[in-house]
Amino acid sequence: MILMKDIVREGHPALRTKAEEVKFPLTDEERKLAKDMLQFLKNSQDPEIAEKYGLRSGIGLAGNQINFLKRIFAIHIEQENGEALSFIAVNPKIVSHSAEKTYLPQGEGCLSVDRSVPGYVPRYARITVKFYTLDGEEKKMRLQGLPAICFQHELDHLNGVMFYDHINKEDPFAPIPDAFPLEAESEA
Ligand code: N9Y
Ligand code: NI
Repeated sequence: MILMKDIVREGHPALRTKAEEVKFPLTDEERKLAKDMLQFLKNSQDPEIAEKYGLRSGIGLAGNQINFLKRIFAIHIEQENGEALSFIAVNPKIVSHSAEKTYLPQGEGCLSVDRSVPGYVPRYARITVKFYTLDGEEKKMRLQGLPAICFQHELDHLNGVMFYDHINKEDPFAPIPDAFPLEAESEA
């Protein structure tokens, strides 16, 4: 299973490397790592397992974060209705997006960043995305709210981009044109 020691931190070159497209069919190793990534998120959100293994709670994890430089990430978000938005995305892309932006008013964090970096991180409010499942099935989805923000954070990782690259250096909390704050759900 993936533990915190397996997650690379700031300064590791994997976080600044563009991950490679995955070819189908996936190798057994690629499939296993992808499934382990999703399982890590579930484990990290289970209070007992998280405490036992010292896991920091996460809603997304990208290949780069475990030094696996393929275009794969996992997202697991428990929603207000009790259902989970949970998937593994292979070769993900944004096919269209709103002009309107959004941001988490408390800013963003990252499992690969062991410090808080204050400031607004502008994200598209609504995105239409395409990706492949582990079995090579193409999926198209519309996302908004936290899932849209998370998808953009993970896609950035695959391109070697960190959340704080988007923060206004002169004034981290400067108002963002055409953006609204995504009202805080509690931290997962
Ligand atoms: C894991 C990050 C991804 C999220 C950061 C902002 C959007 C995606 C992650 C650090 C610790 C907390 C946790 C988090 C959360 C946020 C809002 C609502 C509920 C992947 N990562 N976290 N970051 N949780 N829970 O680095 O999940 O933000 O690349
Ligand atoms: Ni991250």
